[in-house]
Amino acid sequence: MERPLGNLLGLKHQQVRQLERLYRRKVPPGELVTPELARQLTEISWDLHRQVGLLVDRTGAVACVIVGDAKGLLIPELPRMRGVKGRLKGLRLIHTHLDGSPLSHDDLMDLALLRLDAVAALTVNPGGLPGAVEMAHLLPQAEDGRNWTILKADHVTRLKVDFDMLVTSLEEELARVGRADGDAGRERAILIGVSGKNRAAAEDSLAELTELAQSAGLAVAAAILQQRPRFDPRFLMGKGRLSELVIQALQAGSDLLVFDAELSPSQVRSITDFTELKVIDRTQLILDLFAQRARSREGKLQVEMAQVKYLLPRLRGRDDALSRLTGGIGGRGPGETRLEIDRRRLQERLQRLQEELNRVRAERRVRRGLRRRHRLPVLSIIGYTNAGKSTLFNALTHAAVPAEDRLFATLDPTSRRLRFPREREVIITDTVGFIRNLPKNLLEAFKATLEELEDADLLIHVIDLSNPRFEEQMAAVDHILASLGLTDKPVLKVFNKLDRVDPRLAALQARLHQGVAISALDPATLPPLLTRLEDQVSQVAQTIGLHHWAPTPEA
Ligand SMILES: Nc1nc2c(ncn2[C@@H]2O[C@H](COP(=O)(O)OP(=O)(O)OP(=O)(O)O)[C@@H](O)[C@H]2O)c(=O)[nH]1
Ligand SMILES: [Mg+2]
Repeated sequence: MERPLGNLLGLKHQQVRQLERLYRRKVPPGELVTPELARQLTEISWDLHRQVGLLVDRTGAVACVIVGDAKGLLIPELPRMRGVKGRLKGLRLIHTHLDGSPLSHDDLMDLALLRLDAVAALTVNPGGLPGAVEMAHLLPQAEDGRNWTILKADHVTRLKVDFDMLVTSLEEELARVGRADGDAGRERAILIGVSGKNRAAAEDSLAELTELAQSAGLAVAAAILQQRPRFDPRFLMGKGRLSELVIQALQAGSDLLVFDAELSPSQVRSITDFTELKVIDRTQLILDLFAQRARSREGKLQVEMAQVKYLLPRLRGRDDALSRLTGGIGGRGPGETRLEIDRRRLQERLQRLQEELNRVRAERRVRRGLRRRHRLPVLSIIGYTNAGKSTLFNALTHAAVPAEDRLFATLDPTSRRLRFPREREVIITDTVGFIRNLPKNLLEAFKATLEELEDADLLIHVIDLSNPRFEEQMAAVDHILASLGLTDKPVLKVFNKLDRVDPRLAALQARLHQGVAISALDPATLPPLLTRLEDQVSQVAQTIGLHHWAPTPEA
């Protein structure tokens, strides 16, 4: 015999037996609750002077009997009902209200957070007979800003609802929205920007998060800017707002919330527990994106190292929420295996990664040394992600590095020789792109790759002029250069995507920064850049004593 749950303190044996007997009741599929069951509920509730509730599953069986106090009812953690397909949990809550009050705010929060099929409140009339009833269910799409609808009747027998049909069509509709065209097979995410005072900056940041999410292969179901003067330390936003998010996720067919913020491990935990959705922050999104894109041995090692370091403080033993946490978006680390979620194993993994990285890096140092001995000038192409670095690299060297309209298309550096018209050669390098607020773990991990920039004699800073945020992107790149200790390298600013902007803007920026404007897609725009590069390299070559690079009079 199943036991009633909740507030059983001080109940007589006989009363507990009565509650237990409720487990044997069955509701026919078409009905919310039978009149007899409703009367039993209100009678017991009157007798106990406590709210009594039932969770009824889709077969009509009573899954749970819960006792509250006079004012409310606490629903225990619900397991996922076996055999229930769909977005909802497959349970309805029918409970009593002793004071004749309508469905409360808490009732509606439960409806959303527990993904109930419906929540119903039965008024207990004096003497214990059932009175008016109210039932709410979620809507597959918001109507006039409302996410649920409420049906009322002055008695259960007069409530006009075919419950079976209601739930079936609700699930069908939710599934239909979740299968929106164009993003077949892609995981759907809801992005949340949380802004303090500066709204414009938060909007820009959310726009970038959207690009990051799309580059990571997510379908963005919604991007919401949440403006708050103060942040809730636990949830970042109010519980009411969070439960609205849960409904929105449900309606959008999404199980993933991506926060445009750095969430502390405990914030991820509380939001995950509260919403039962997968929760990741910007850092993890970037980590996942890097994991998808890493190709070289070293790149993969670096990314996995960053992932492990990110995960370690977020572990809390074995439990279900953790697997949501470690899942990331692709559910995979860059290595061949799924990330281990055991702390000790992770620590061992970290050590092995470090050893392997050291080996790979030693090899690279040897290569670097060889290149140094050749002593050709090195030009490194750097810049914000998606600025067009690889496109320019390909145009200059006739290489075929993948260039795509997505963030972090390139993770691994590539070098080629480039011959200038006067038969003089340089080495030119394409590198990983930069981004503002690069996660610290990633910067650490990629430091070794970026160390190659120390060998550069000239940095070619590519800027996407067509991006409305190009000025901040320039600043972010300068900031990262500074943090890498590269401020004294000569830099040539190259304003790219000339074809997409007003030529006057390009000319102005080029003049302002003594740079060059080009379109990496249009070879005809490149000769002025080549001339500038050759000039600058000549100057540099003189100062570092590369005599064969000194300008020759006959040339
Ligand atoms: N219209 C236009 N598009 C360009 C130009 N240069 C590059 N692109 C496009 O911009 C996108 C990004 O180019 P990439 O060369 O991959 O950029 P990247 O800087 O290497 O990017 P990451 O490696 O991802 O950091 C691609 O879709 C290019 O086709 C240009 O001059 N004009
Ligand atoms: Mg690239």
